[in-house]
Amino acid sequence: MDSNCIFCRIIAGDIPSSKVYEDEYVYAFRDINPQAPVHILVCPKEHIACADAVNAENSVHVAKIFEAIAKIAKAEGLTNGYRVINNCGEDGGQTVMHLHFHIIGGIKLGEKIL
Ligand code: DGP
Repeated sequence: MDSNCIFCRIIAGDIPSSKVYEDEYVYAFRDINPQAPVHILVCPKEHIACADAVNAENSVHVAKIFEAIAKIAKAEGLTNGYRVINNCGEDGGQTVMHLHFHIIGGIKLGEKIL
């Protein structure tokens, strides 16, 4: 836990959040500024700053995140698909330096980069 990290403090329960899922490795909650009817942030409980900090020692957290994403998508009724986004670093537009994946869905999504 990094007490200077807002997502660590949310995961610890120091800052309230709208939790949708939690297990031993993962904490997921609704984005404060939703960009679609469903907009959920899925984080590792362990503080990993960004995708660039994933390595052989901590990659289990990423695997657990993607297991959780599939469960959350089902629970949210996203049967027709959804988008998973990770912003990494300044050029990637990351604003909170605690690894997280956005689940965006509940609407037919438009423009995409890839
Ligand atoms: P990113 O730009 O990929 O680092 O996304 C950070 C997201 O985190 C952004 O969509 C807004 C969201 N966010 C920031 N602070 C809070 C907070 O205190 N609570 C919640 N629920 N979401 C937050």
